[in-house]
Amino acid sequence: MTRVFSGIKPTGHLTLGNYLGAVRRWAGEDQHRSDALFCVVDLHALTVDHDPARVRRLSRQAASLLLAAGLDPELCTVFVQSHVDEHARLSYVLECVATDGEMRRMIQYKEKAARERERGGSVRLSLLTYPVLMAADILAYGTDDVPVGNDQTQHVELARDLAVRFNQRYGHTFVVPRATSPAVAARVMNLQEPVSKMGKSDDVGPGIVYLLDEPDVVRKKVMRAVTDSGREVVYDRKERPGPANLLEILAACTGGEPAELAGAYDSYGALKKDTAEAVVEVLRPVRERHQELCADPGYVEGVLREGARKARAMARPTVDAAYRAIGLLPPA
Ligand code: AQP
Repeated sequence: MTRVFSGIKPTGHLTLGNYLGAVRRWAGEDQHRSDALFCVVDLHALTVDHDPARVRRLSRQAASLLLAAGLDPELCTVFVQSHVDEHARLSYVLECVATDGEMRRMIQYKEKAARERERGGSVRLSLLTYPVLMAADILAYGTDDVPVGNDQTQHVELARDLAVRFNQRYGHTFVVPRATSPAVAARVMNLQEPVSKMGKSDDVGPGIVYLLDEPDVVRKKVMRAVTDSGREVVYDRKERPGPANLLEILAACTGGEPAELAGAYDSYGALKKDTAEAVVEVLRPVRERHQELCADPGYVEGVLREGARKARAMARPTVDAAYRAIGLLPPA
């Protein structure tokens, strides 16, 4: 059976981008057709300036939202990365096959390091090595498929390269994974700045729809989305990024095709109105289920405890094998 692994960083409140690009697929076909693990990757949240209490709070909230979005602990394993030591153990070994040049070429590193410097902060070493930890997350479980939005495909490529290199040098140890992205909404853009990704660690703003936004807030944000001065509604990601983003969101929420949907609208106002209602309807059950789960924190904790136990048992044989293959003496 195909092994699927993916994760979400508790660096901010989950967004519509996280949902349409990744989480919705995890809760849909991924958990049904495969042996899947989904993880709140909290160690990754420490790679930039952070408030410890906020990371803890967001980790609990992310886990609860994954369950609210439909992840079923009877079908898949849901856990928190730092509860499974194998991730950090394997990360060090993979650092011994990765190069600093590879790390410095990562687009997200360049962007986030520049952002940290602009804010007058220093760049944490863990931000540079973060893709290696992500490779460890993936490779520890013998993962075949990694369902992600397309901002993460470069990191999954790195995990592939490290797996192949390790296998060639030290003997076959890792499954070589591949990224899978959705046909539409693989990169949901900021509604106010449709050339930038809708990112959860961006400052709170009207361009970001959060999963827990009230319906009226969602409507307001979508109705205020930036479009352009064109008169016709056409789907052109490069030249008309604002309308294209709305059409992709609408398509992802209704199951349509962005280019076909464009033909059904003669004004941006009507497109925005339908998009807003479609988003409200897609998010409604997630918000409602999340409210129920908030009233039962013991349930979420139990899921994470059991998830960590299962994940540890799945990761340990591969990580032990990697330790032996690279030349480390097994404990007596
Ligand atoms: N805008 C997006 N469109 C489609 N998919 C997206 N994903 C993230 N944003 C979009 C996908 O959601 C999954 C989890 O994301 P993450 O936690 O790894 O990253 P993030 O939400 O982008 O958070 P960051 O990196 O902390 O924030 P930013 O980017 O704002 O600096 C992934 O599969 C991701 O592809």
